[in-house]
Amino acid sequence: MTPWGKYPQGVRCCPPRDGTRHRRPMRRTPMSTTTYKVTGMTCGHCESAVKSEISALDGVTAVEAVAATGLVTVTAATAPDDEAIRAAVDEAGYELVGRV
Ligand SMILES: [Cu+2]
Repeated sequence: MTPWGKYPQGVRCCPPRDGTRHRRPMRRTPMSTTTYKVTGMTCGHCESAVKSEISALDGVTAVEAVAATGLVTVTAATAPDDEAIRAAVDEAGYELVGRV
């Protein structure tokens, strides 16, 4: 189910030697990244609340939430369902404005 379930052999991250590190070993699976505007986030706690709710959605592999800008970036195997995102944001106690 999860695209991270199995890595091809030999594509493991090595420890950073020169200060650079690999965030993603390889982009084999096409990923969709969608940015949403969310109102009400004021601090790091808000960010984590939004992140944990959206992360629980099917297919979501990464969530980035920034309270300062109100932007939430969702990375998923396929384009996320806006209504599911809205429900998750609502569940966390914030309001989804829409896609940016
Ligand atoms: Cu907060």
